[in-house]
Amino acid sequence: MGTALVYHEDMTATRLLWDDPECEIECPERLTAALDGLRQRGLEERCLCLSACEASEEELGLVHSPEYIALVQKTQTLDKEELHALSKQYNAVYFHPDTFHCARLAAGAALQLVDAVLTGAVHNGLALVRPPGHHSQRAAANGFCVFNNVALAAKHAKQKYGLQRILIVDWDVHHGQGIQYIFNDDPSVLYFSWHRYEHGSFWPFLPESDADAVGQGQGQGFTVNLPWNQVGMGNADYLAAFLHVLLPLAFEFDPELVLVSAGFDSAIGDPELLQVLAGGRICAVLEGGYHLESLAQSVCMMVQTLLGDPTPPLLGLMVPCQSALESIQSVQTAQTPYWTSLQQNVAPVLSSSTHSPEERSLRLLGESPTCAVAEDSLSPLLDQLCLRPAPPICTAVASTVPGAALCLPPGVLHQEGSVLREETEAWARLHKSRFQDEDLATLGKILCLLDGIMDGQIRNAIATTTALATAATLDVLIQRCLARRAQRVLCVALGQLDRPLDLADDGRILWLNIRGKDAAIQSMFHFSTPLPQTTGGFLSLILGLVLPLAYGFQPDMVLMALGPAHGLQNAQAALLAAMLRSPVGGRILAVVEEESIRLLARSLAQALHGETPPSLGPFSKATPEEIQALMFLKARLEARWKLLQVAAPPP
Ligand code: Q9C
Ligand code: ZN
Repeated sequence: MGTALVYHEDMTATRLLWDDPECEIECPERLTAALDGLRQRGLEERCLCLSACEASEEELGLVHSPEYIALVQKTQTLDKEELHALSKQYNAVYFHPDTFHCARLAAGAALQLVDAVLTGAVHNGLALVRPPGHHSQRAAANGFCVFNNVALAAKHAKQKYGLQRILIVDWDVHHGQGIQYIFNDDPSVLYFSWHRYEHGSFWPFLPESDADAVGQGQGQGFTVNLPWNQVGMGNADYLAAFLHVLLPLAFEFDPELVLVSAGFDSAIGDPELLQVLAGGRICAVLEGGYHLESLAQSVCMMVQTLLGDPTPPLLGLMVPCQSALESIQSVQTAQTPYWTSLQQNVAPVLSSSTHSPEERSLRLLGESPTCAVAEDSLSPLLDQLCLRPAPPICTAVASTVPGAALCLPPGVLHQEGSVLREETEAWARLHKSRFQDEDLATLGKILCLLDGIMDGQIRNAIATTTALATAATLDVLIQRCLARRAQRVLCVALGQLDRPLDLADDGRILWLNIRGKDAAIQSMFHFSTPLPQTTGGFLSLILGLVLPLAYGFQPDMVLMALGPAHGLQNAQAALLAAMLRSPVGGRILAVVEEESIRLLARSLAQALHGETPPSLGPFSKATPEEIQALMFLKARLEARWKLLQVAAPPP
C-alpha cells in the first residue's frame, strides 16, 4: 500500500502551434519539469508508477456529449488553420493534432488512479496530466481544458464502485466552473473550490464563482465556493479556510473518496490536512501550474505528503487578513443553512486588528517592494521547504507494558536505549514525591526518546507511564525541552494532569488541558476546556480551537499527554495525534498512562506513523454547553491567537 503516480510521456505531445500569449503557458515542459523534480528527489521510485491508458469513448460519455467527443476526435485530422479557427470558438483553448490522444490519456489516467485507490492497490496517488480538466464542460472546451478529468473520475467512482459521497477539493487558482456545472444538482459530490475572484474581475469572470452559488435542487449545499477578493493570500488565510470551512464540512459529509483538482498556479498544496478523510483515499489530478520551478517543487511536496512524510512547518505570521476573513464569512453565511457543523459555529464578532495581505508580506519579507522580493525569494524558500531529511526511525515506543500486549503496527521500534542513570535520577529528584524507584528505568527511556526526536533521529514516539507518574513525567519532559533550547513547546494534556506549578508563562510553553466541566483561562498560554462528548463538539474543539492554536504557536515540539481519566476514545486519540503532526513537522511525543494504553496503542501508533485514523462514527451535533465552553475560550483567546477568528470585524 502506497502512492500511485500515473503518467504517460505522450501527454507532452500537445502544444501551441501559433502565437497566443494567453495559451503559451500551457506547455509540455510543465510535465517534464514536474517529473524531473520527482526523479531528482528520489520520489518517483518510492511510488507505484502506472502508465496511463486512454479513456474509452463510453467513459468520456459519463460527462461529455457524443457530439462534443466526436468534434474533439475530428481535430486529429485538421490542419493548423482549421485547428486555430476551431480553438477561437472557445475561451482560452488551443487544439493540436495530438490533443484528442493526450486528453484521452489525461482522462484515462484519472480513472486509473481511482481504480488503483478503490481496489486497494494503493492508499492514494497523483495523476500527472495535460491537458488539465476542471474548466471543461459537457459540450465545451474551456481554459486549456478539453475533457473534465476530475469530473470523469467522480462519475466513474460512482458508477463502477457505487460510491455515494465524493469530496472534490479544487485548489487551482481558477474556479473550476466545469466541475461545478456537472455536479450542480448532485448531492453525492461535494465540490469545494477556493479561487482568485477579485469581486468577479479575475478569469473566468463568472458570478457563479461567488460564495452564494451553493448548488441547485437536491444539490443545494454541495457546491462550496470560497472566492478570494484580494491577491497575496498566504498560509494563514488558507489555514483559516481549511479549519473553519473545508474541514468542518468535510467531516460532516464523511466522504468515501477525496479527489483533488491540484492546480499549482495558486500556492503550495498541503494535502496533509485532507489525509484524515475517507480512510486516506485521495486521488490528486494535476490542473494548472505554469511557473515551472514552483510547479515542480509543489508536485514534489504533494507526493512527499501523499507518501506520508510529515509536512514542513508553515512559515510566516499566522494572521489571516481582513479580506480572507470576509470571504470565509461570506461562504459560512451562504452554507450555514445546509451544514450543522457551521450552525454550531456562532462566531463572536470582534474588533481586533488584522493585516492586509500586502502589509503582511512586507512584514514577512522585509521592506523592499513586495513583487520583486517575492520573485527573488521564491526559490530559496521552496528549496528550504523541500529539504526534508526524514528521520531514520519513524515511530518509537517506550513502554511499561509488555510490547506484545500493545499490538503495535509493523515498523514501530521499541526503545531500548536510555539516558544515563545519574541524569535520570537528577531529573526525578526534582519531583521526588511523584516518581517511584521502578519508574526510573522508564523515565530514562522516555528522555532518550525525547532526545531522539529533538536530534532528528526519531520522527515521533509513544511512551507509557504509571498513572501516578504521568504528570511528573510530563513536567520533566517540558523542562528538558526547555533545557535543550526548544523555542516553543505545545502541551496538549488530557485528563487529570495539573498544570506544573513552576510552568513558565513566557510564551515558550502553550499549555492546554482538556478535562473537567468548565473552561478556564489562566493566561494567553495556559488554559483548560472540557472534553466534548459529541462528535460535532469534538471536531469543533480540534478544528476550531486546538489546531488554530497549534498553527499559530508554531511549536518545535508537541507533547501530547493522556493522563488518568482522560476519557478519549481510540478514534479521538488517533485523530488528535494525526492532526497535531502537521503544525510541528511530525515531532510529537505522546505520553499515555498505562491503564488505557492497551486500547489506544495501535491506532495511536498508526496515526503517528501517517496512517489514517479510524472514523469517529456518525456525526452528532454539539450540545449547547459544549459550544458555550468553546466560545468562552475563543472569545478571550482571539486577541492573541488570530487563527481562531472566523469573522472579520465590521467595516
Ligand atoms: N486574460 C487552468 O489553470 N487565461 N486554466 C486567462 C485572461 C486562461 C487557466 C487570462 C487561464 C486558464 C487549468
Ligand atoms: Zn488554473
